[in-house]
This record gives sequence, structure tokens and C-alpha cells, in this order.
Amino acid sequence: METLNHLSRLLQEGDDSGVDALTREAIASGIPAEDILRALLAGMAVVGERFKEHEIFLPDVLLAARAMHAAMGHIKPLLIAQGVPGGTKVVIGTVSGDLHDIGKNLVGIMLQGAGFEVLDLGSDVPPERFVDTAVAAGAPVIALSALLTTTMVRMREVVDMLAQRGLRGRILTIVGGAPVTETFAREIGADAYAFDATSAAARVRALLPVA
Ligand code: B1M
Repeated sequence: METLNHLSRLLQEGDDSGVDALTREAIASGIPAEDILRALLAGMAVVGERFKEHEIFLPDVLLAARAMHAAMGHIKPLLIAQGVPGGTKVVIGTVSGDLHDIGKNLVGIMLQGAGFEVLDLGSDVPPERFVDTAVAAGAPVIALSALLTTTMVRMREVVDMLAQRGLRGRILTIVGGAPVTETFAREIGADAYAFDATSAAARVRALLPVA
């Protein structure tokens, strides 16, 4: 669809005001939020590819990320529309040393849409903050995101800290992010792994007896 291709192109160009306006227009014309999200993700995948190939540079990626945030502000309420407020709490964040938050935000939105109360700690979150927050809030799940091969190893610190404090089994962990795999999740002792935001919500639901 032309509007969605255009949206994806504007995102690749880092045109945040263009993305902002066209996202609002797309919503008003009845295009489903899921389709808008798909177009944005396709645009971001191109940005990642071009960055890898050194065709664009970090400031370009930052502009694309800013445009993504602008669009997410509009589609977030639509994506979580079926959410039931006040459900089971899930603490979420991107691990220490990692500033990537777009995927984590998406996981948070899908969790909210599935009826969970999401406590979002942001990015670059130290292990003790995850654990302390979960304990203080009575959250049975910690959801960890990492986008860098250098930071995914920090997920293990959260799992280990739960074990040291005798909380393994009472507070469960789910991990995900582009470099994270099911095998890695098993290796570090995480309770679950999810490939994307939609399956993350389903996996968290499956982890809990009643959610
Ligand atoms: Co960076 N970056 N980045 N970056 N960046 C990647 C990740 C990279 C793959 C780009 C590349 O080289 N092709 C590469 C990592 C290489 C590696 O480690 N193997 C990379 C690099 C190298 C870096 C820097 C080191 C660059 C530098 O400084 N030289 C630097 C690191 C900064 C830091 O974190 N300390 C850096 C910085 C940045 C920006 C700040 C400019 C910006 C982030 C802005 C922001 O997030 N606010 C940025 C961006 C935007 C990207 C790319 C282009 C896009 C990431 C993204 O948002 N994707 C990325 C390339 C790529 O992924 N194609 C790249 C869209 C998002 C929806 O997908 O986050 O994968 P994603 O989330 C998915 C799944 O992974 C999953 O669900 C989501 C979809 O449904 N998921 C979970 C995520 N978390 C989950 C948790 C779960 C379950 C599923 O359970 C809890």
C-alpha cells in the first residue's frame, strides 16, 4: 500500500515530523495499527542493514529511531486497546550498557495489550534495579531486552542475582532481543525466551499459572 511504503521511506530518511504526520493520517484513514507497525519495522530493518554496510552512519540511525518513537506515540494506545489495566506486574528494561529501547518498548506495549501491568525501567538498567523493583512491586516476572552481543551477557547477572537472593522460581525471567537465542536463554538459566514482542506476551502468559 502506497501510504505504508511512503511511511517506511520517511522513517528510513529520519524524517520524524513526516513520520508523525503520516502515521496520524494513516490511523485516521483506517489503516490498522499492526500494518503501520509492520511498515515501520520494515523501514527500521533497512536502516539496520544500511548501517551495517556503512552506507549510513550513527546520526542517521538516531534520526530513524526518533522517527520511530514519534510514530509509536500514536499507535501505542491502539495496540494496547484491549489491555485490562491492573493485571499481573511485569518489570521490563534493557540491560546495563545497552541503550536500544525500541524493541523493549514494543514488548512492553504487547504485554500491556495482553493485560499485564508493565513497570518499564528504561534502558541501561543495572541488575540490582531489576531485582529490587520486582521484589518491591511484587512482580513475578522480569523481562530483559538486549540488542548488542556485548550486553546480552549482562542478562545472566540478573538471573544469578535472583538465585543468590533465593528468588529463582518465585521471580521468573524472560529474555529477548536481536542477538539473543533460545539456546543462550537456556545457557544462562532464563525461564523463557521470545523471538518478538507478540510471542513475548504469549510466553509470559504461559509462564504464569493465572495471568
Ligand atoms: Co544500534 N546496533 N548501536 N543503535 N542499532 C544494532 C543493534 C546493530 C545490529 C546495527 C548493525 O550493526 N547492523 C549493531 C549491533 C551489533 C552487535 O552487537 N552484534 C548496533 C551497534 C553496533 C550499535 C552501537 C555500538 C554503534 C556505535 O556506537 N558504534 C551503539 C551502541 C549504543 C549502546 O547501546 N550502548 C548503537 C546505537 C544505536 C542508536 C542509539 C543510534 C539506536 C538506538 C535508539 C533507541 O533504541 N532508542 C540504534 C538502532 C536504532 C539500531 C538498529 C538500526 C535498529 C534497532 C531497532 O530498534 N530495531 C539495529 C539494527 C537492527 O536491529 N536491524 C542496531 C527495531 C526493533 C523493533 O527491533 O530491537 O530487535 P528489536 O526488537 C525486536 C526483537 O529483537 C524482539 O522483539 C522486537 C520485535 O518484535 N525483542 C524482544 C527485543 N527485546 C525483546 C525482549 C523480549 C522478547 C523479544 O523478552 C523480554
